[in-house]
Amino acid sequence: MIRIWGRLSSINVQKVVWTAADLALDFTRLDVGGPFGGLDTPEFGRLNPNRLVPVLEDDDFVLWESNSIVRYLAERYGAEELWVQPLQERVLVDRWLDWQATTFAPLMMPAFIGLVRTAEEDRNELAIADSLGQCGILIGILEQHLQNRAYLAGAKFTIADIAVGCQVHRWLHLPVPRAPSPAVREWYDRIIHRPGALAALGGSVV
Ligand SMILES: N[C@@H](CCC(=O)N[C@@H](CS)C(=O)NCC(=O)O)C(=O)O
Repeated sequence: MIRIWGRLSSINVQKVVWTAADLALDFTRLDVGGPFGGLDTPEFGRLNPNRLVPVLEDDDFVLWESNSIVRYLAERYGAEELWVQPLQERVLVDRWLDWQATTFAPLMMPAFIGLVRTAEEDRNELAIADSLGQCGILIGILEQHLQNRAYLAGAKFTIADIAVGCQVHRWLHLPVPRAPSPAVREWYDRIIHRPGALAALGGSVV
């Protein structure tokens, strides 16, 4: 039995749900974290000592860290579908997963928290502007990369597209003006109607 712990408003939960739903896995998701609470219970602490979502339970196997969960699901249930095997192709998928988690997510965080989760009068406008500028640079990198590729790791849709897709979805929903990025837009339109995207992002296509 597969259980995914975590509220769907978390981008890290969204990546896991997109992966599980694209693989048509039978899973249950539990709303914990954010307004739902539930992370301070002894039961949750045993699942993830960091007290963060998402957490995956696959029968007796427990895993936390969203991109590790995404890799695990893809390897266990969808190596042919969502991942690739040859080493030098596989690490290109890994590279974008790491980029999403260590570069794009932290650089977008001040803009997202400021614009979406903070009352207007409490916003740190300088931090938001800096974060938006950094995001613009990263979108430029994606734009360049996607000029001559259908998907991030090449001709095939992979978990790299899921992780970065959730981040770009969030970027496109920020209430700010954006420079055009037609290749990113085409790629987003290519991936956003997949069943996993619908399950994870609730059909809120930009
Ligand atoms: N590196 C972790 C980060 C997990 C994380 O920061 N989760 C946030 C939600 S995105 C969380 O649990 N926040 C507390 C809460 O939701 O109450 C991962 O990718 O899984």
